[in-house]
Amino acid sequence: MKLNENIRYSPEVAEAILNDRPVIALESTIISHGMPYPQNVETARRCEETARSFGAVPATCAIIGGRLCAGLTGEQLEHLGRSGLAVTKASRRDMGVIAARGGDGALTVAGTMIAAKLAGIRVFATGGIGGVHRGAAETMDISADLDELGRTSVAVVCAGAKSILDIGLTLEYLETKGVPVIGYGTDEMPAFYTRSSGFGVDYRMDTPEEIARAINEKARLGIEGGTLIVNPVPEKYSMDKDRIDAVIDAAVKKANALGVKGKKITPFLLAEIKDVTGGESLETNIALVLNNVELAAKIACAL
Ligand code: PSU
Ligand code: MN
Repeated sequence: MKLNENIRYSPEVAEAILNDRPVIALESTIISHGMPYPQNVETARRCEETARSFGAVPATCAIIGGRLCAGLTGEQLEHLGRSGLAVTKASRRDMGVIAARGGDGALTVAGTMIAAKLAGIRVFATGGIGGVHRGAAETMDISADLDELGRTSVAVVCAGAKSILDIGLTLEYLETKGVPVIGYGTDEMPAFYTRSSGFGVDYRMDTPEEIARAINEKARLGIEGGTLIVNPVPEKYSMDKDRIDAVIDAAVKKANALGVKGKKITPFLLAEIKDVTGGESLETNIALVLNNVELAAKIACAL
């Protein structure tokens, strides 16, 4: 694969792309908006190490000084982690403006899919995706992540969707957009902190090779759009469903009462959950992200 002159590649990522070696993309909103400092930077580094140990080169994606980057330096990771919510959360809508202003942007799932596609990367690992929010019939709050999955040909490995969202409507929307939801070793859609949600997946696959074949066939047929691979949190780290659901319900109520809207609502809910459940949810979050990086690396190798 050739390099894209509009992307600033790290040397390691550039070398892998040029030589058609396995690469996986990693997102940066999870660093700035998804976890507290310093665990966010530590986790970002561990994700990169995990990818390498399973044979894939990690490409953490962000906008730095107006340039779209695939692969960050340790300093850049530290900068995003320390800045936290002060870094602009960048989805498809925001990317051109941030680039024009020469600013920094932490890329969402949608933003990272765009960066990955442009950079020549086919697989991307994250924690959870955005989706259809509860009450969307009134607010029309549907994450740009879902439309991106419908149009951009990158496979995304996640641990499902948090029940801050309406998981049933999220699956309906993905169906409308033509996105296959593949359960890795499960028939059920996981709900991030827990292994089950009560909703089924479209297809169950038990090996990275089988998933890679489905991705390759879709590409060979010329069908544009992503593939969503949902990977349940390891048993040992899954949380009690009733407890986390109660915390999430309270967080959603608080957000509604305060009138939190738009791009602020997801980070608000994540911060509320973190404050109430403290270290426990953070530990689960870190474990599931690393688990997703491992699977994404195996899929990238199988491709
Ligand atoms: N859900 C999570 N953790 C996250 C996010 C969502 O469980 O870190 C972040 C991701 O970057 C995702 C974004 O792409 O929030 C979705 O934001 P919105 O709902 O505003 O589209
Ligand atoms: Mn939204």
